[in-house]
Amino acid sequence: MPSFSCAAIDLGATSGRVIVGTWAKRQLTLTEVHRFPNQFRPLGKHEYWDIPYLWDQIRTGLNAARAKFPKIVSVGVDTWGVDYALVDRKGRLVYPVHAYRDGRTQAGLKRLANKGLSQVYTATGIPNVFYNSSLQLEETVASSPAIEKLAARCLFLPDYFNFLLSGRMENELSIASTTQLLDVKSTTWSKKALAHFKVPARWFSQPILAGSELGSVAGLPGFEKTKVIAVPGHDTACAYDAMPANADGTDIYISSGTWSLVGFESDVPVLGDEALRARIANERIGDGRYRPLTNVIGLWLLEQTMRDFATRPSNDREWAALIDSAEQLPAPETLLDVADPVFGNPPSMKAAIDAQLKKKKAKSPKDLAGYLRLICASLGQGHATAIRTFERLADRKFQRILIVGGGSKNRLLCQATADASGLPVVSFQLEGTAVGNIASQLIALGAVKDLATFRRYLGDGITQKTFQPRSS
Ligand code: LFR
Repeated sequence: MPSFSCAAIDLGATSGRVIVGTWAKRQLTLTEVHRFPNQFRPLGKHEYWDIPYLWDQIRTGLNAARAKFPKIVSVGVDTWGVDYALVDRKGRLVYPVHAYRDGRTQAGLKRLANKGLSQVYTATGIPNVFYNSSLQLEETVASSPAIEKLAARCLFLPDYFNFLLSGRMENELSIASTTQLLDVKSTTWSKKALAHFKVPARWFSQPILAGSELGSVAGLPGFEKTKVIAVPGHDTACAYDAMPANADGTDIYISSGTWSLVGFESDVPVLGDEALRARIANERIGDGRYRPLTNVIGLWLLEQTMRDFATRPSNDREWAALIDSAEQLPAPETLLDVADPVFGNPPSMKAAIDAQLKKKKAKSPKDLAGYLRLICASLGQGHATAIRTFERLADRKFQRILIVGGGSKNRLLCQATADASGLPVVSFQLEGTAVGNIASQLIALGAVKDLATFRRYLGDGITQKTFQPRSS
């Protein structure tokens, strides 16, 4: 049986990776060949991504991949959602690439909440969140009207890196579905939403499904025979694809990292007033189906809180010690309201948490272990609330919660989620986003029949741990 080596370029908001997946004898072996930090940076009053740096890291990673695996058959890119590059007809950047946590969408966020939200939600199935591409593009067009003529295309970040790799400009469906500009009932752009935000329709092309081949890598010596495959461009779509789920639809998923994305797979979207109030986002699977999900603030709360502490864990051993001491503490009596927008990008997360606790007349934790305990318990509660809402609105009954990503290694978070939801949490030692990226390539190459088959094989070889719910 032949073996295939595929490279996943997997870009997260705080770190990026190039991982080679080798598929042989129905087993996937991952080799991380390059990992690098990522962060957005301020320039004047705004926040930007360093795109030349990211491209440089991608090339370094691909060269490292080729040094170890001379025959890389294909490569695929996934990134965080919503951010985009505006380019001219030749693909030259004509506007700086803003980071989604930039404050420029705040006015638009309020405006939409006051007028038009219900129509936009009915059209797109995406709630009003500060990072939506719709609000970002609305602000770009309004503040720089000349951009309308200057830009020929809007490429979301995976689309843009696919273009740099292959020379083809395409919009991929899963990443398009994070924008609040895609029609929730079809796989085309929503004329209503584009008109509402005054975003030119000509900047977009009909989204392609994941698994489409874009040609071979152009301009990187040694990669002439490597294909570029448009995998699900959205990292969360990849993470969901990688879930070794039961085929009967009774599993709900959490992709736990900077954000906690709680959701499931469905043939139909979850819409209506209550879904909007619960901030359910009907994002898309690479094949066009739906993955209704709620974005609970995630470990961003913890990552940012740690910046306010001089000593913080820097390796697995120190993390284990911190989690041990947090576990010894009594369960917090007052939990955080994790949906509070103040946690979006505050100057000090610890101060934002303290202020919310003060409003609730509760005391702040004494040390980092205390904050860790509070954050995990609050996120667990946030996960449970999202799951119960899904059960009610989608008329489903979930049996298990499957969790992948950084948070799957955090037993406090897994246990808190099990306790608050009353469901077992199964955590997988899995680089979910990279695995989903590679799965899509293997299916496109014909090495694996379909996603269900891939998941079956994957589930056989993977380390998992189950956290049973405890009654309080
Ligand atoms: C996770 C993620 C989430 C999206 C957020 C912003 O990395 O892609 O799914 O809501 O980042 O793009």
